[in-house]
Amino acid sequence: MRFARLCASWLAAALIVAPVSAGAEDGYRLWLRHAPRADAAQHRIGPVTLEGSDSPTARLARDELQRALATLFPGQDGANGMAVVLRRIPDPHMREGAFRVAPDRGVVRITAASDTGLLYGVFALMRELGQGRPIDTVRLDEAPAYALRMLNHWDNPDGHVERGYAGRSIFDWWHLPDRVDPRITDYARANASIGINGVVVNNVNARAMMLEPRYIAKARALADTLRPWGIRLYLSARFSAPRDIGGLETADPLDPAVRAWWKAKADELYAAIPDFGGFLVKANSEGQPGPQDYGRSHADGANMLAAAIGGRGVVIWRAFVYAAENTEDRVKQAYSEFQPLDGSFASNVIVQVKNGPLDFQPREPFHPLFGAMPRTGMAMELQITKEYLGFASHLAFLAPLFEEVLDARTGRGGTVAQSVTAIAGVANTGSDRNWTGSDFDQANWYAFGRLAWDPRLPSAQIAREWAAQTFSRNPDFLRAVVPLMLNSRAAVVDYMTPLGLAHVMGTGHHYGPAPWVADLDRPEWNPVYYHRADATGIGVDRTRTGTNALAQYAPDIAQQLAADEDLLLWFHRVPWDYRLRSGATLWQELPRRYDRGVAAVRGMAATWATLAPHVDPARHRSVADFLKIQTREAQWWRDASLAYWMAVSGRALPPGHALPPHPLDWYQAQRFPEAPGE
Ligand code: GCW
Repeated sequence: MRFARLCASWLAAALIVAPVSAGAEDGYRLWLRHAPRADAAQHRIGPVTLEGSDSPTARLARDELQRALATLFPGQDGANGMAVVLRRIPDPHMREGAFRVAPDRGVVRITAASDTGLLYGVFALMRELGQGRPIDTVRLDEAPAYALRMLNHWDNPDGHVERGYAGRSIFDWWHLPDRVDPRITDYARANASIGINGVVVNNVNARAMMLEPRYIAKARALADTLRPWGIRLYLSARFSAPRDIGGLETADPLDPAVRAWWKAKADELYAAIPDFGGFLVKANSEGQPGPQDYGRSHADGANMLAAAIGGRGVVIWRAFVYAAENTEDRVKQAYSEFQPLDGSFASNVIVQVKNGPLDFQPREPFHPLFGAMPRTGMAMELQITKEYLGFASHLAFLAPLFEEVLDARTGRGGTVAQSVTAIAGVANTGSDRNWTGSDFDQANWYAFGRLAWDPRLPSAQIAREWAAQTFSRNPDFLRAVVPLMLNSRAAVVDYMTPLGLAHVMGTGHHYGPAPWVADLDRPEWNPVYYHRADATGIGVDRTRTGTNALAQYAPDIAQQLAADEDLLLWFHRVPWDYRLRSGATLWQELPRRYDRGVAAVRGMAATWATLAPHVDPARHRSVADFLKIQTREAQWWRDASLAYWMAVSGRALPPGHALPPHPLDWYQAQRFPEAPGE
């Protein structure tokens, strides 16, 4: 008896030591901390058993739950409690990944028709328990909205992460395949916990080398590590690879030798990685090679690769294109180029479109291609890493941004969410101990996964789930932190790009304000291209009298967008004295918005200061430090922007607004060659 008790408590103790390092709160454990519940003594938890499958994935699911329960409900001996039964059942109606969780005569049953379904069911139960729900009240019946829920890493083989603000790449290509960093398992586990099932491990600005045999061996080792967690590996492919590494004269997609080269390459990949997901391609975009180099279309290029992959996977072809030689309004170019190709892509091609027509701005209208290519598989690309929203140093919870675009009606039958079959997010992970550079940026990774699983989830629910699991279940804490998170992105819009402004960030690195830049080679690289401010007014006329970008939207949606004052300067060019519906003039409203943004950040910092009792000192301090940076930088954004608008408009600030402390040329002289991520 004593011996048995000893064994049980030893077991429980062993189970507390999760695969991730225990110890101080340093953010490493993300939302998977499973902090012991205050009411643990009131619950009796029984054993976890697995039926109907013994695959590595099913066993992971069982072990995961055992460990989580031991941590959430410490000190239990596992006898006479509520048992949990994981059961794989043959059910042809259950979609891949779907699961049910339900209490049933003294046991909790997690049922699924696939092993990944069991795994997702386990993580879903843990999410509920992590928020403090009693185990016998959890009832869930879920299936993922999209079959493909993927992260795109812009990680280079040398370890640099393009637009990464969380350290170096987590993929240690140099030591692969001999050494797979144990961290990759924790990474896979975190992804599985939010339903992510595909990762593109290298930058879309791809090196052809990634397709050489020595790199395929490395990718294989990664794929083997990701596989038990239900995650398939994908590679970004450089379109000119047949020339770069294949010894061919051309990469023309209609050339038989080129086609044969890609077919052989795909076969080689599938021999090494039987569940290889496929290729992601950035072609004829920002200097990357592509089919147009040979007078061929995007469809010619994508279909050639799709034929090489065949029924084994997909080709994800990005629609992020704009060209220097093209004088058409940049935000119109992707639609102009891709929409006419609707219906000409192979069935295993997915066209991946950024959420907005420009480039991951704090706020943009949704991309007009959504809903406009009904005969093409479409994916939406969101940016989790905050290239244009203050890097990792600004607290900006992105679920409201994601939700805004997912919920937008296309006017062509349904919402943006309904118009796509896959979701991709540009990852924000790196080698930093807390994975994402700042603790609150973990919430954006989490929110991305949750929305890719269910695009109808409200941002508030996602914020609450994340904060409760990551920091504290205390209701006072949640009452304060959830609104803080929910309002944070709007604050960034206010102090960086109010009223539809866009792309006014510093050149290249996109750090800080630089709306005055006008001397870059390509017109659309210059911030002035996006606001065109002068003494007479500001904004871009995208109505019929201007570039008519509005016409790329369904007529009733175009009308709504044209009337949206939060997008005023995106779609219209107006005089500084333009009167808004509130009665204020634009020149009165602009400083109000900037000031509102700065005040909101000060408010966030003040609120966070009151939350110290609920958060461990290390993480509390770290968030507070970042909020200090954000407060200073929000003020800088406001001051520099207003100094510039005053200069171009020739106007004095309306009464009630503080003058920028420096003259315009002081702001213009700031240089940050060392800013991260470029
Ligand atoms: O947002 C821009 C970035 C580039 C990026 C490009 C793209 C990977 O500034 O760094 O390149 O978009 O999405 O292809």
